[in-house]
Amino acid sequence: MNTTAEIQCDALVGPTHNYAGVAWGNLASMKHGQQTANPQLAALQGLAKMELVAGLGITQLVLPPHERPDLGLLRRLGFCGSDAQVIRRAMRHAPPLAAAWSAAAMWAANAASVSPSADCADGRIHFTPANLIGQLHRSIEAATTARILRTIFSAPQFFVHHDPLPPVPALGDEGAANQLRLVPPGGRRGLELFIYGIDTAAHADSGGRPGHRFPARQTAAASAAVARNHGLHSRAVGFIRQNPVAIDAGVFHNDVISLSQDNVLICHEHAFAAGAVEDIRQRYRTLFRAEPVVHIVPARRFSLADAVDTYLFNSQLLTLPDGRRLWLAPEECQRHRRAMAVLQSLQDQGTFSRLEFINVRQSMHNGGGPACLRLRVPVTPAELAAVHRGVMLTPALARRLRQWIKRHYRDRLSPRDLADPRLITESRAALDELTKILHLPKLYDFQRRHGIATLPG
Ligand code: SUG
Repeated sequence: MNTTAEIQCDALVGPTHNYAGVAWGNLASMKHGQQTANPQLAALQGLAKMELVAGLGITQLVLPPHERPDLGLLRRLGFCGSDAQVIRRAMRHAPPLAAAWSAAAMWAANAASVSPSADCADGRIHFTPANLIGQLHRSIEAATTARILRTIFSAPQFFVHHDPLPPVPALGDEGAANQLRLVPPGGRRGLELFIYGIDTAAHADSGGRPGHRFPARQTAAASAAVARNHGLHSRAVGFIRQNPVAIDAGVFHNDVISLSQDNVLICHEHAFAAGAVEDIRQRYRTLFRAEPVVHIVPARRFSLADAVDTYLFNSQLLTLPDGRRLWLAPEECQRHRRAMAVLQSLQDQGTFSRLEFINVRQSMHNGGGPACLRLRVPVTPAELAAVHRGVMLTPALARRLRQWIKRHYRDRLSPRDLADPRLITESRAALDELTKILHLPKLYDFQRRHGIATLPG
């Protein structure tokens, strides 16, 4: 039996969850922009998913949300005065500055790239927080993410934390959403695959992709830098190009179009550039002298549009403590005939033995499915024992968090409501209490500076 367990780390949805439509190239975000969100329901849906996973006997961690609005961002952009004045002045420039209210740190798959100790030259787990520079509202996450990860995974004999890559377009990095990993049965060491959208070194014009509809967020240079920092062996790494056609169809991250677990790779026919799947098979063969299990879903049975509509590939494929696998799909698949046919065929082929559906619709409307909401960290028992205990989800913690959400979160938040200066006081009160619930030290700038009260307008 494999002695490595995989921790699932989900971020709690923050109190300012909203639909500002700020993620260009993410069709769900573009479609639902300006609608009214329900932050309370969003947080409860995310928590219900965590409870389901923990109930399966899998270690589930809770990551705290980030402080929003990000007044530091607004002040850097030239808005001054009291907190209330900064908010009022910034919102006159809305909608672009809704970025400062974004709860997008909820999509933990973009928090960082993670390499388990078995893959790294120094035998420690390596983390690189993603710089997320492709979009303003996400670029403000890296510093807080780094602080949170360093706090939760603090033991230096087990965990190494790199700084986010320099924030330039040529090094755009979106974290584990663009990582796949294959491990043979009973093995610990894996083949890490980094999926990039653009190789800027091959495009003298850097970030842009002339002739394309949507931007590619992950660069080849960023993937290569992460692999180097993590000390991965060159034979145990592959760099795979995303299919530009998929990006233009709304596949802004690889985890919307392929997934991996154990020795199984499941991908859409149009997920990668030509020849990529054969390249992956070859690398796996050379490294492990075995064949990976690869399922390619053909476009004639399930189109790219189907993938983006249902987020089928954004399911969590979970290995249960007894070694069997459970497929946790977004509820959107359940009502989709072609998605159900793909699932049936995967189950018939033994990819998983149990199928569950989860309602994370508040997140889905912003383009984030079940797998977007979690970051995986494979750990040995000794590494697990070194993780901060206060963030491990137990039934008692889940109960406390549910009460906390119900007490602090609004059940309606429209883009116009973001201008309400009371929102910042409410959010700070919620986060201040949360750090105590999770037994974390003071994490947020407001806790370090001047407490939770805002200054009078
Ligand atoms: O970066 N949506 C996120 C969704 C991220 C999904 N994550 C993974 N695929 N792993 C994004 O596009 C929408 C925010 C808004 O429009 O208000 C947003 O940022």
